[in-house]
Amino acid sequence: MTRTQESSAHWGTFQVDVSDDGRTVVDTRPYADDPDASPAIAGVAEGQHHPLRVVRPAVRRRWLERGPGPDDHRGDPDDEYVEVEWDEVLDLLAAELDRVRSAHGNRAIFGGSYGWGSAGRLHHAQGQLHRFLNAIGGYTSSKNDYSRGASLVLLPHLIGADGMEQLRTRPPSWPQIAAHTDLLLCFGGMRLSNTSVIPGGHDRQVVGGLSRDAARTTRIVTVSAQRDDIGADLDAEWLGIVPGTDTALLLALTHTLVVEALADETFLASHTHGADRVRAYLRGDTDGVAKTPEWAARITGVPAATIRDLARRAAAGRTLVNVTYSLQRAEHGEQAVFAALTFAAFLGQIGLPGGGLSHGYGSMGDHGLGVERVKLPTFPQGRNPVDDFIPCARISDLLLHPDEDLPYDGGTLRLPDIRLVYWAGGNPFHHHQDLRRLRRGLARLHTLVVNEFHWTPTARHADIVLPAATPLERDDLAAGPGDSRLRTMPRAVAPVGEAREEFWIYDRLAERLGADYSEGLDSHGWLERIYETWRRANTDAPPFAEFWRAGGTPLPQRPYRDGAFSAFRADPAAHPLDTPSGLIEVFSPTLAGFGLSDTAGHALWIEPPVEPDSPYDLQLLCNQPSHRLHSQLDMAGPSRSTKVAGREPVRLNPVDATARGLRDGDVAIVRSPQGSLLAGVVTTDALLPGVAQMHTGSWYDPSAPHVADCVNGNVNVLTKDVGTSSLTQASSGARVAVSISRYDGPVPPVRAYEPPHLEHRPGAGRAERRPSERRTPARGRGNDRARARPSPPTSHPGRAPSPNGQPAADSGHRTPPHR
Ligand SMILES: Nc1nc2c(c(=O)[nH]1)N[C@H]1C(S)=C(S)[C@@H](COP(=O)(O)OP(=O)(O)OC[C@H]3O[C@@H](n4cnc5c(=O)[nH]c(N)nc54)[C@H](O)[C@@H]3O)O[C@H]1N2
Ligand SMILES: Nc1nc2c(c(=O)[nH]1)N[C@H]1C(S)=C(S)[C@@H](COP(=O)(O)OP(=O)(O)OC[C@H]3O[C@@H](n4cnc5c(=O)[nH]c(N)nc54)[C@H](O)[C@@H]3O)O[C@H]1N2
Ligand SMILES: [Mo]
Repeated sequence: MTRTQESSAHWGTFQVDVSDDGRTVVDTRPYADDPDASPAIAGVAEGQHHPLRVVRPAVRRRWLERGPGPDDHRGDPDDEYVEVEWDEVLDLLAAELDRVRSAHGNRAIFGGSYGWGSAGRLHHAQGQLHRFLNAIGGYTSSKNDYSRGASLVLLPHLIGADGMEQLRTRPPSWPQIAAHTDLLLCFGGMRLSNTSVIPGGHDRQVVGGLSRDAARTTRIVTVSAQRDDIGADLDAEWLGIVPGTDTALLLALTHTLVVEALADETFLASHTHGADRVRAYLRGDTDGVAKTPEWAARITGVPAATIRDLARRAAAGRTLVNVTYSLQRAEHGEQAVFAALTFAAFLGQIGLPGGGLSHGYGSMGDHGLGVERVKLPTFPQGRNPVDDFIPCARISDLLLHPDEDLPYDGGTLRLPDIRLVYWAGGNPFHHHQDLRRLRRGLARLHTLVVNEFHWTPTARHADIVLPAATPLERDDLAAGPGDSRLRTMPRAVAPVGEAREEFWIYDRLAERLGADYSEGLDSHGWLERIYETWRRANTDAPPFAEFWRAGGTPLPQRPYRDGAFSAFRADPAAHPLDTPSGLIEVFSPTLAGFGLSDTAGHALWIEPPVEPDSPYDLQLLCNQPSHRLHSQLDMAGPSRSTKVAGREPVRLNPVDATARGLRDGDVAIVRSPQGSLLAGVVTTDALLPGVAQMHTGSWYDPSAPHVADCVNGNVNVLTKDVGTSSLTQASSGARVAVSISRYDGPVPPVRAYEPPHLEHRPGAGRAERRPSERRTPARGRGNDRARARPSPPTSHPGRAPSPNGQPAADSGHRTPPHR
C-alpha cells in the first residue's frame, strides 16, 4: 500500500507514491494530463534512495589529517573520506570559516555557488548559503549565469536594462504568434525537451501544445546544424548552418534588406541609434569586406540564394527572429544576439504583435506563455558587505589568478585571493569548462565545502561534505514565473541517514560563529512567514494553514496586454529605453568607447582563427540533455536509458562515422586540446557532416586517466575555459572543436556512480585535527550533541503530523530537531 502526494522540481510538478510506513519513495510519475512532462520525473524516486546518497557528514582524510591547505589530490578517485558526527563537523567547519575570515578577510571566502539547486522557494540552496555567509561577514560573490551570461552584459547597452527585462518577461506569446506571425525564424532550433525546464517548475507543461497550435498558421524556419533541434510535428523548414556562424548569416540578411531597399527606414530613423554606422560596416567601409550573401555563404554553408530569399520572405510579412541562449554561449557568442537585434531592427517590426526579436523560445519553458509574472515568496538573504564578485563562469580564473585584473563590461575586476569555497546547490564539475583546469584551481584552496544529496564529482573534490535533505525530505513551496499555481512541496519521507535541512546546518554554524541565521524561527516558522509576507500583496490567497491543506493556491493568470517594446514603439519619446540615446542602439557609442579588441559599437563578425592541419576537425555541439536537468539524476533510469556502450552517446553524421571506421554502439575517444573522453557512437543524418553532438551532464569520471580524462563522457573535459569576450566574460561551453576516433583498447568501467571510500569513525573529527589548526570560534556554542533533543512531530497548522518525527529508516538517528 502506498499514499500519494505532490512534489515539484525545475522539471515540473509530479506525483510521489510513498510506502505506508512513510520511509520509502516508491515511485515518482508525471500527471496523466501532462503529455509533455519531463522524462526526468521518473528518476526522482531512484535518486532519493540511491547508494550515491550522502548519508553522513564526511571529511576528506587528507584534509582531516593534514589540516587546511593546497592539495592537488582533491578529486583523486581513490581519495578516502571519514564520516564524522554532526557536532564534530560543525565545530570543524565553524573553526575553519573563522580562521579564514580572521586571517584573510571575508573576501577570501567564495560563496557564489552557482547552480540549479532545488525548486523550493524556502530551501533554495544558494539563497540559504548567501544568507548564512552574509550573517558571518560576507563573501566574494558571482554574477550572471551560464545560460545567457553574454546577453545579460551586452543587451542592456543596446536596449537598456528595462528592454532586457521586457525581452525576457513579455516576448510575443504563443497565441500572438499564432495570430500574427507569418515567419518564425529560429536560430538554434526550438527543442521541446529544453522547455520542460523552468526555474521553479510549472504546474503543467504547456509550451508543446501552444507551439503546435501556432505551427498551424505560422511558418517556422529552424537554423541549426541539427535537424532534430525542433520537433518534427512543427513541420519546420531546416536550414543547416555551420555552428558559430549565425552572425555572418544575420549580417548578410541585413545586408540584403539594405541593398534591396527592404529595410524599414522610418523605424530605423525614429527608433534606433547608429543605423548609418551599421550600413557602413555592411558595405565594408570599415574593413573592406561587404557582408553579402556570397560572403556569408562561404562562412555558413547556407547558399547565397537561400539567404537572399530568406531576407525577402522576412521582409514580406510579420517576422519574429528568435535566438536560443546557446548561440551566445560561445566565444564571441554575444555577436549573434547583437546581429539578430540588428536584423530585427532593420526589419522594423520590434514592438509589433508577433514581430521583432525574441531570446528564449526553446530555451526556457515559460518563454512566451503570455502571462504577467507575479512576485513569489522569497527567503531574505540579507546584505553582503563584500563588494568583490566575478562573472560566474570565471571561477577557474578566480582560483588560478588571485590579485590579477579581469576586464569586464568596460572596466576591470581585481580578483581576490580565495582560500575557502562553499558550494551548495550547484555542480561545477557539471557546469564549468575545461575540468582539468578547474581541478588545478581547486587544488590551490585551503578548504572546499559542499552540501549535497549525492556524491557528485564536485562533492568528491570537497574537503567537507555535508548531507543535505532532499526536497522530498523537507516542507517547501514552489512556483515558476508565469505559473498558474503556487504549490506546496510537502515532505514525503524522513531524511535518509543523517541528512539535514540546510537551514538547520546554517543555523548551527551561525550560532558557533556568533551570528544569527534563523531570527528565532525554525524552518516551518519561516515557511509560514515567507508565505504570509507574500500574501500581504496577494490578498486573494488563503491563510497559510488553508493553503497548506489545499496543496496550493492559484496564481493570477493576467495576460500581458502588450508585448515587449510596444509602448516604446508607439511613442519612443514618451517611453524611451534606458539606453544613452533612449533608442535601440544598433551602434553603441558606449561599447565602441570601451576600446576592446573583440567588441565594436555594432554587431561584428569575428573570423575564427584558421588552424590548418588541426586534428580537431569536427565541431562538437554540447547541448542540454533531454532526459535530465544538467547532471541531476544522471544515475537514475531515464538518463541511463539514453546511454550507449555504458556511457554518454556522441552523435555524428554517417559520412564522418564511416571516414573514421565508426559504427553504432562503438566506443569512441573524443579529444580536444583541453582533454579527452570516451563516448558511445550513434550515427544520424540529423546532423550536418562535420558536426558532432553530445549532451552535457554525464558525470565526470577521472578514474582511468591513462585512457581518457573522463571515461563517462562529460563534455566539459573537452570545452575551452575562455570568456565569451573581454566585454561579457560568460561561458563558452556550447561547442568545441574535437577529433573523434575508435577506441579499441580495454574499456575501463564507469566508476562515477559509486560513492568514494568511506570510513565511519565517530570522534575522528576531534582526535585528528592538528593542534595548530584548531581555533576557538568567536562566540561558538560548541557541541551540538549537548543541545540535541528529540524531534517533535511537525505540527503544521491544519495538517496531520508528517513522518518527519520518525527515525530515519536506516540509521536509528533522529531527524533534525526543529527548534
Ligand atoms: N559545455 C557546456 N556546459 C554547460 C552548459 C552547456 O550548454 N555546455 N550549460 C550551462 C548551463 S546553461 C547551466 S545553467 C549550468 C548548470 O549547472 P548546475 O546548475 O551546476 O548543474 P546541476 O547538475 O543542475 O547541479 C545542481 C546540483 O545541485 C544539487 N542540488 C539540488 N538541490 C539542492 C539543494 O537543495 N541543496 C543542495 N545542497 N544541493 C542541491 C544537485 O544534486 C546537483 O548536483 O551548466 C552549464 N554548463
Ligand atoms: N531537458 C532539459 N532542459 C533544459 C535544461 C536541461 O538541462 N535539460 N537546461 C535548461 C537551462 S539551465 C538552460 S540555460 C536552457 C538552455 O537553452 P539553450 O542554450 O537554448 O539549449 P541548448 O540545448 O544548449 O542548445 C540548443 C541548440 O542550439 C544549437 N546550437 C548550438 N550552437 C549553435 C550555433 O552556433 N548556431 C546555431 N544556429 N545553433 C546552435 C544546438 O544544436 C543545440 O541543440 O535549457 C534549459 N532546458
Ligand atoms: Mo542555464
